[in-house]
Amino acid sequence: METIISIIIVAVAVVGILSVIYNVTQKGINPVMELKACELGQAMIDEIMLKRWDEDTPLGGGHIDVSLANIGTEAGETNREDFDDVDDYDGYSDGTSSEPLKDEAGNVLTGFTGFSRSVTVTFEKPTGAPSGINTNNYKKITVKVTLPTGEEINFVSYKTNI
Ligand SMILES: [Ca+2]
Ligand SMILES: [Ca+2]
Repeated sequence: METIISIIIVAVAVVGILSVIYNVTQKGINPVMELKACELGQAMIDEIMLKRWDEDTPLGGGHIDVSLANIGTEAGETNREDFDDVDDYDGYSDGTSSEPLKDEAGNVLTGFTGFSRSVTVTFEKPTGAPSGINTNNYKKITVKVTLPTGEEINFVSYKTNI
């Protein structure tokens, strides 16, 4: 029984690592624009992936009872600098009239006029995940970068409850 459990945990971990997907929804994007979009998308994905899987995940990581997991901010977490777990970012967007594009430290980014980003976080299993594991052990993080041309590039990553 111990062997089976450890194999499943390894499988979950591998799926989590391999499932960063760059999903270009439209072809033929100007390469300079595409590079800038990738910079914005990758920076946001990196920032989010370094956060805890859930508010209840211990510092340093670790599995929690799946019934505790949720999507959304906790009390007092109204600004991006307050976000401390991946699902706090659900619904966050910048590059809007009220929220300029910023880096993780809160510095306004220049050179990205017309770009915007929006984040959604949902419970979703990556393709190929083991069938016996509750879907709510997986959070799918999607960062949508919209280019000045209106084209969109989605950056998708999964974080698992381990
Ligand atoms: Ca949260
Ligand atoms: Ca939180």
